[in-house]
Amino acid sequence: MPPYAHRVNGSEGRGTGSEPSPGGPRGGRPGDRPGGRAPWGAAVAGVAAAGLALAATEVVGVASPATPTLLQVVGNWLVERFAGSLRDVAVQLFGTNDKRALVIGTVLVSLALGAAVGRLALRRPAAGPVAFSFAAAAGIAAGLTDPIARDHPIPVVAAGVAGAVVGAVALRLLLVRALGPSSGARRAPLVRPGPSGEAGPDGGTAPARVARRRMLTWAVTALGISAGSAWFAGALRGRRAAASAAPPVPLPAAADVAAVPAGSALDAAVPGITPLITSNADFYRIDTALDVPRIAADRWRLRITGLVEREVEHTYRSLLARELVEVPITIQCVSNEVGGDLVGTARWRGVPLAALLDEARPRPDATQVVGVSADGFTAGFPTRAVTDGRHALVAVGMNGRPLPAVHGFPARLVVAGLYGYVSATKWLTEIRLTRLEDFDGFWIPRGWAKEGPIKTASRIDVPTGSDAVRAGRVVVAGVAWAPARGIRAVQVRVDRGPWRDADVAPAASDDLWVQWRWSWDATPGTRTLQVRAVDGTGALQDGRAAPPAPDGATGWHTRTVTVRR
Ligand SMILES: Nc1nc2c(c(=O)[nH]1)N[C@H]1C(S)=C(S)[C@@H](COP(=O)(O)O)O[C@H]1N2
Ligand SMILES: [Mo]
Repeated sequence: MPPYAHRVNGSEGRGTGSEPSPGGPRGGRPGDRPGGRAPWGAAVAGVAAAGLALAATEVVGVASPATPTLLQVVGNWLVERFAGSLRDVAVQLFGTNDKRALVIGTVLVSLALGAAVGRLALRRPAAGPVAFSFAAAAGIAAGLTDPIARDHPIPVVAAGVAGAVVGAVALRLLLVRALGPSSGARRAPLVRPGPSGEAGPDGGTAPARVARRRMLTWAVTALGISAGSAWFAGALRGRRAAASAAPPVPLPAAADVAAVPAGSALDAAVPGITPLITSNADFYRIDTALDVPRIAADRWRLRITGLVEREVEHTYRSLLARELVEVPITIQCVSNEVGGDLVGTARWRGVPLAALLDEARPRPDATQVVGVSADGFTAGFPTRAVTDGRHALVAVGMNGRPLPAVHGFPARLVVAGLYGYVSATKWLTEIRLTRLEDFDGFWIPRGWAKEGPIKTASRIDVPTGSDAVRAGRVVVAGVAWAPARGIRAVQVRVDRGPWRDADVAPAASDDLWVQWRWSWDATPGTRTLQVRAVDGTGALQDGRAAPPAPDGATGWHTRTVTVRR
């Protein structure tokens, strides 16, 4: 017996009204709809039609690669609505996998709705066009309010219309042509309507089985075509988007380069240690963007607005024509756990924020600098951070290359010593001066602290703890950081014994992490290593274990290592 036969029998036998009905409350009453005895097949048709509709919106999206697709604007809307509603989890963690899960979830919900529409359309053929139009309208509405997509209304509307037409037509065709030889879906004999409305013990008559098999074939084919064309459209769109957002001019050299002295890196000396400079490819990525904004630099503008005497507008070329500086700065995500890797150091090349703000002449009551992203994200920090001598840049380059798209091309903010969520706005389009109390950045109403200075942190890189080490001399090494304050000392202890000073490589500046190492005379057994740092002000790293929310994790990184004799 095919697995779906149970469903057919089950749905036919729900006269008591007590069993759960797979189609929801609407499918509950037997005998009131002569053509309604094919709910399973109709649901499958609905799923297939929804899949084709979604694929159509993705395919139309290829025509305008810089515009997020309807699926993405709906996802963005969900992020905007629900990011941070789960207070207990690290709500900033929109890593690649979370984004994939969100998109897959949206697709699955759409397909489930398609199933319901399919069943409904069996009784009321108008339900298909109505439901697909409604879904398209919702997608178009999300698109026309999306910070990026709203600038491209034609592709948004075209995608919605294409989705609605493809979905409605596909549903109609599938119901009519696959469910049975009769021309009307209402009379489709998926299960022979007997006087009592019951199917045979095998789940249906022979023609009904044939009809179901045919439906399954059609649906699988339709979903295959949908998945294939959506995948292909996505790949093509990505390629075209990358090409349209290629830097129009080479990145000029910096006039002022804060070089990293040769002696400050233990990269070669200590295998397994975190490199002093993180490559662009290895750099962590955190943001709320489902689709990386692809900005054509020649059409991009950076405006300085708000509480300023004079609004200023920059182009990509005008920024690049200025005197650029290059400084290594460690940036970190507030969601980083103790020992985690949401932290990295790059040589950031760009224009000092102080110089740009000076030209706009902030008013005395401008206590906050807010970075606004092309995709609507915002992050704000005290104006004091621009004037207190730390490095704060509008960065256009990362490790000698134009900013990669995922790290904010054409320009982003980088402020030494502040967590990314309050400072490091990528895809920067506006720097808005406000008063601290008048505006809160994206994450603040979602439960994160208003101010986000990076807490002093340290991490053990080697030994990794996953492999046993041999007794004797073992190199313990890692990184420690307190950007803008610097690191004065790093200490290590074994099995909660006395703290020992580690060797700290000379720091290139206070803005980036230092690598440290310590020579351990390891004795056999299961050993617990711990590290802590003292920052440039002499303050000891906070040893109390605390989670990332609301203002950054604390605690000393602890690693258990097995030592063999
Ligand atoms: N436009 C935009 N900029 C953003 C974010 C974002 O969600 N959108 N996230 C911020 C956060 S929380 C962090 S930690 C840093 C991460 O920068 P990276 O991805 O280049 O490492 O970007 C910041 N800038
Ligand atoms: Mo972050």
